[in-house]
Amino acid sequence: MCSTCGCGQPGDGGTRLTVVHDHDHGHDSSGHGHGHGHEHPQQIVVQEAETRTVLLEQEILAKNDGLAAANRHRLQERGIAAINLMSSPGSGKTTLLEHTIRAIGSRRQSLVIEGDQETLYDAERIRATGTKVVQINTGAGCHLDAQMLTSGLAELAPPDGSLVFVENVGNLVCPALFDLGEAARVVIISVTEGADKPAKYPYMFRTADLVLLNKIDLLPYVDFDVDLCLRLIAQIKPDAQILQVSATKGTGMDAWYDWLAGL
Ligand SMILES: Nc1nc2c(ncn2[C@@H]2O[C@H](COP(=O)(O)OP(=O)(O)OP(=O)(O)O)[C@@H](O)[C@H]2O)c(=O)[nH]1
Ligand SMILES: [Zn+2]
Ligand SMILES: [Zn+2]
Ligand SMILES: [Zn+2]
Repeated sequence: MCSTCGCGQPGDGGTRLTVVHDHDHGHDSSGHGHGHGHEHPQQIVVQEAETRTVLLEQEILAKNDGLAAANRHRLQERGIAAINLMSSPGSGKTTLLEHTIRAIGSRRQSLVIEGDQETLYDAERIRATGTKVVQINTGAGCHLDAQMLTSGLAELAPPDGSLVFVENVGNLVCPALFDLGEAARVVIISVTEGADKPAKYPYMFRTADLVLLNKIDLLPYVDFDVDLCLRLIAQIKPDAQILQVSATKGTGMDAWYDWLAGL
């Protein structure tokens, strides 16, 4: 849950503080009956504050879901597919879009809504491909929401039947909680981030329609366990679709373009 925007998963039990400590009690490891008077993990929950916070989150998310449903309805009526791209900062979302638009742009008109806290850097990169792009700067905000997509679409004016790529704010936490009204959610993880990310940020991977494992050209140079990463994703989402790609080298990108053609 983030205190800036009040976002969180409804009913997730509020904030948990877990104290992890080394065991050096000299007891054997067969049992855990060492009576030094604490529970593992230790949880500290302030009940009253938690109740108020959860109510606020539900209001924010309920309002967002209504706007997202309206976005989805309007887009579907006009045969427009919006794709919500989410990842940590720097996993390669904009690079993937630059290559994707150049590769498929002649087949289906593609437009882009860019989300970042500040700057027009990503919009300028997309603009250089000749594609129409709108940048949404969220300031202190850590995710796009359905109202921002409504506003972005009003500026973008996508034609019927087009693809609208939405690059969310680089963040593996909050964007997962906000439905925009998209047709599909794509989560990108790159091999420089560590194979444990799906286990540490499960909400993001649980809601993904497709996971792209990017920067596989770097596998010879980084310590990244592909099998472990794939296993962790499968534990969170057993039917997850996963494609291994290199946005810069083009490896695996045809499978991604084929997937997009099905939207
Ligand atoms: N080696 C390698 N580098 C890549 C690949 N894809 C992206 N990069 C590099 O990774 C860096 C970050 O890429 P961006 O496309 O800006 O990442 P982003 O996800 O859009 O970043 P934010 O918008 O800040 O969240 C750039 O230096 C890219 O050139 C890839 O497949 N292989
Ligand atoms: Zn202990
Ligand atoms: Zn970007
Ligand atoms: Zn947030």
